[in-house]
Amino acid sequence: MSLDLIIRGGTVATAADTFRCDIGIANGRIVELSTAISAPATEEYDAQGLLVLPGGIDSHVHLAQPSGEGVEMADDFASGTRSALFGGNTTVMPFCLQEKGQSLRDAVDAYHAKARDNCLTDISFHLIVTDPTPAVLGQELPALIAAGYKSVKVFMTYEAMRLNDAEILATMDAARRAGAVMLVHAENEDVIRYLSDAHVRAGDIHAAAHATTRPIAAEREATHRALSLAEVVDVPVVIVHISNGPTIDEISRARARGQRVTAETCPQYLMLTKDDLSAEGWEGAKYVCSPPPRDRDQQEACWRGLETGAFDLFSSDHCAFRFNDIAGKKRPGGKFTHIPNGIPGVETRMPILFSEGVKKGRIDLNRFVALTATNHAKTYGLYPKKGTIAIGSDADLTIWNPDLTRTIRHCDMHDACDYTPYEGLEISGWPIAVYLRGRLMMKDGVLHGSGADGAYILR
Ligand code: DUC
Ligand code: ZN
Ligand code: ZN
Repeated sequence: MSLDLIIRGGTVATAADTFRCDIGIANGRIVELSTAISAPATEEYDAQGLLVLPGGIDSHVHLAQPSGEGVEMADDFASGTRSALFGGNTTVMPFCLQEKGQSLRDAVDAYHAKARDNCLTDISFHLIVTDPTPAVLGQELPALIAAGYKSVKVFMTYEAMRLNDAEILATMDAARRAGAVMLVHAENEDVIRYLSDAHVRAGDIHAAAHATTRPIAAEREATHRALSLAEVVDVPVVIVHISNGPTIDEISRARARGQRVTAETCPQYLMLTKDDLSAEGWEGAKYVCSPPPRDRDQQEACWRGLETGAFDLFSSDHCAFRFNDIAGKKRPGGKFTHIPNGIPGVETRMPILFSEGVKKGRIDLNRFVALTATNHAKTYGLYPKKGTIAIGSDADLTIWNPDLTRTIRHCDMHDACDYTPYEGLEISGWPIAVYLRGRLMMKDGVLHGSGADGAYILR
């Protein structure tokens, strides 16, 4: 059999094993794994001394999402997936946001129009329901889930998007009936509003107040409530972007009760603290995301969650707004409540976990693969097409130089933002080549693919 590509002599790692082998690829899929492939191939990559890992799957990114009056996200599908690719990802899962009054199907069609021919990675959408009308829950949502949109997110915070408990229950029920998994952004909106109003009345309007008005108790309580609602309906649930130990404890308790719960954390909860939001002038706005970064103890709790298996998913929650931009972090108003929530991170997610986690001995390579690729594919119905290195799987492969050291600088990033929260962070280990379904997309920092290469993946 003639092959399109052989990746030769690399150290291959999956979520389960690490082994030396050649990988044979034909028609976009892995067709042979062997110590020495003898078949001829059109192209070869010499991976000796390098790691060959499943392409990263970042199942939590926001691209081209409407973000309120006068605010614009930095990244569209072209720049967001370009940044993802250079960070070693082959699949990203952006959100498709239903705006109030909008039909869900129209929202999906609008996102497809934005993404078409613009993606350098494969993509697959989660649906966000903000207006759960009888038509949406009774007809549109079941039809979309049946058509392959198998994950549904709801917000418990943000006045324009949040659902009340009755609406969450109804949405969860519709998702369960149609066979979808639920994602929940869990923060108690009334707590946040109460504290924000008090801070504003007291004239405490600096970016730092974003952290103090969104305390751990607001996240912990909402997580407990989301888990309880999911238990009542018996739907599998993903609690996204967990920032602290007490919230992880809620996850553990729900699992002990027998619930199907998936837990996610993100680089910002390992690398940033609330002190970053107190930076001089308006600099703190660069770190405003929700839930907010906490303190050193909670960073440690999140690391423990990654080490012990409390967390299944390590995602970026890439949600970039430019800093020097009135449509971004400098939105007029001058109060912390005006700062759009979210930070960039799709390109730095895996290098940070590799460097801080694998190289520093906190997690092993197999756990790294599970947290950055395999578990995302399993949670959202992409496995085993995506997320592993096995015969028949898509040849989505990222080649890492485990010893390449780099300093994170925004000028080297490939997004359309104007800063990175991790400026100056020293990294050991970096992705140096990415293949998407057997096609070379990036090598040694040079782009080889085009926007026509990324495909939409129905699940
Ligand atoms: N929640 C997200 O999931 N992403 C960005 C902002 C937010 O609040
Ligand atoms: Zn969220
Ligand atoms: Zn998010």
